[in-house]
Amino acid sequence: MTPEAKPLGEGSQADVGGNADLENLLEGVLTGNRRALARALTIVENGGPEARWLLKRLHPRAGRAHIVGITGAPGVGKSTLVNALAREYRNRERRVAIVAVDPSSPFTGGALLGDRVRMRDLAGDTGVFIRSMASRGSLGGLARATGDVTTVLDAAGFEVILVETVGAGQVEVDIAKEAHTTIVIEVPGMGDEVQSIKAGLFEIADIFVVNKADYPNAERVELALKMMLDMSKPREGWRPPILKTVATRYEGIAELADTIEAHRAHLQATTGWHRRVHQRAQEEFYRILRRQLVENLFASLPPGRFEEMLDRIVAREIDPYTAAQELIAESERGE
Ligand SMILES: Nc1nc2c(ncn2[C@@H]2O[C@H](COP(=O)(O)OP(=O)(O)O)[C@@H](O)[C@H]2O)c(=O)[nH]1
Ligand SMILES: [Mg+2]
Repeated sequence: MTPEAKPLGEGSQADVGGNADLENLLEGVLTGNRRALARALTIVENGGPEARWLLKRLHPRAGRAHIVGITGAPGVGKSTLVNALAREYRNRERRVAIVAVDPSSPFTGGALLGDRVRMRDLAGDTGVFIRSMASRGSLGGLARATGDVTTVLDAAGFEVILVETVGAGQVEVDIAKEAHTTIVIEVPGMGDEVQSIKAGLFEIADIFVVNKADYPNAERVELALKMMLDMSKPREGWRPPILKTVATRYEGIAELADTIEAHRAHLQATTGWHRRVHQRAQEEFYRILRRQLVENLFASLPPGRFEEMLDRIVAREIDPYTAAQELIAESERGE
């Protein structure tokens, strides 16, 4: 691989041969060893040949987990709610994993430290696994890494995977959309408008939660959502229910878990489940193909060729469409 490919690539394309270390790691993941799982997740997050070696073997074992996306504006109580839900699932003896995706907070950031403190609730329970995604260089990388991390957790036997994302940008919305069930959180006191409409979250909600229902005006938010829903068509024969919660006091959490179950049952009783699995696989496959094609292209070009072309585009000697065609043609001719 050329140095130019580095910013895009995440390691060489070659698969690694089976080695004892990776075999042990794989075995550990499949038998519930938490240290092995943590290491496998780091490998998979970073990408590269070892990640591909593991994912190839874990892929056939995944596909059983119920992936639940939880999204909403910063501060609406996503982490608190996820923590409460995880506890509820543990009471129901379900194995649950949490994936916290927040590209804006690095590992040492205040928000995540706050999350950690609340998450301590569940520390020591082997039926729970919590993973904070490291901040990625690119958002495309984040979507890739999140998909791969859920595959590993799924193959490791977690029955429910709760994915927390800040509903603040297109990539976060896309990640939330890749879940089987998407929960959109609203809170009272942010004006009369329904917040999720602006963020493009309204359309992707399977369940609405009005959290912080201990604050005044929760009913107003509920009513506004109801009116919005009355005006929109039900998707897949499902009208998103609206629930009220006080996540800090575990109020409404059992009802939320029941509603998540009801949505899963609905998807499985209709073509919905298959459709979503198909959609998720398509997004992932497309993402991988796109990346691989770009990596192949870079690998086949002489060093500096991309920068040369870029300089010509900047100097307006060539337009980017023609430049792209030229680079692809050169690569195909093997120049
Ligand atoms: N009053 C009240 N505060 C809440 C509730 N849920 C969460 N909070 C608080 O809201 C703040 C933000 O919560 P957090 O879970 O970090 O929000 P996130 O940014 O969406 O993950 C914290 O101080 C929580 O304790 C609730 O139902 N009622
Ligand atoms: Mg949070």
